[in-house]
Amino acid sequence: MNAPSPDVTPTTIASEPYPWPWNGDLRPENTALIIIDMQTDFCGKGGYVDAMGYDLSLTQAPIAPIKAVLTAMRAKGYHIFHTREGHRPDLADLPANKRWRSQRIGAGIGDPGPCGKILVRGEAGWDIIPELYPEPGEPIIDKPGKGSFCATDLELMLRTRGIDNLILTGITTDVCVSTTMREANDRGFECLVLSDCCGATDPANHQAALNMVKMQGGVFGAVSDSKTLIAGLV
Ligand code: C5J
Repeated sequence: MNAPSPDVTPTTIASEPYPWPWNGDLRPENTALIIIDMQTDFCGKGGYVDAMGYDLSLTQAPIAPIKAVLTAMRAKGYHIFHTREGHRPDLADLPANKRWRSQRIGAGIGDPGPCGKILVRGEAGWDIIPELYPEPGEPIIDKPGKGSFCATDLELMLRTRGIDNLILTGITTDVCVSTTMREANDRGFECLVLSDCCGATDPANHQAALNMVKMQGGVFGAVSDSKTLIAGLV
């Protein structure tokens, strides 16, 4: 990641608390869109979030803004990555406490539901929704946890491609998006989260997660929105 150069006109996106990225080096070659966990289990009828009794409109709200960003970034040749949270069919990668917590609220991970076994790889509810389905060549990161870097090859793939800047979208803002942003930030990636391209099961947590990014001068990166990003893309 290069420091700002006096010879190059910086390209940045209007965002809070600073114009992003920090060094003005925004290019399709060094920047990736990461779409986190846009799976039926998190935003579809009969999935995990539905089984827990949450309002699905909250996790469905980012679908259209993400679609607009995805279309714009695909057209300009940016890197696109997708993630899916889920476990092996034999549940060998499911921590016992994660399973226990989900069972006690009536949405047991690995248990059968209307969309198949909840958060199990290969089941209908686990897959990415059709509106945002990956195109051939767009990597899908299957992850057993909340963070996209834990027990995955995401970091290796980003470094291999020379990617410095990450634009984060998906669900849920306060859990998998936030955890991924923190993991990425600690690894030196320059992160931007798009407020309308995320959603949480609790609107107050959505807002709090975004506020936390902006404190201490941008402790985890910066916050913008889909329209501002699309208008500023090179
Ligand atoms: C959750 C996620 N909320 N994708 N997963 O359990 O944020």
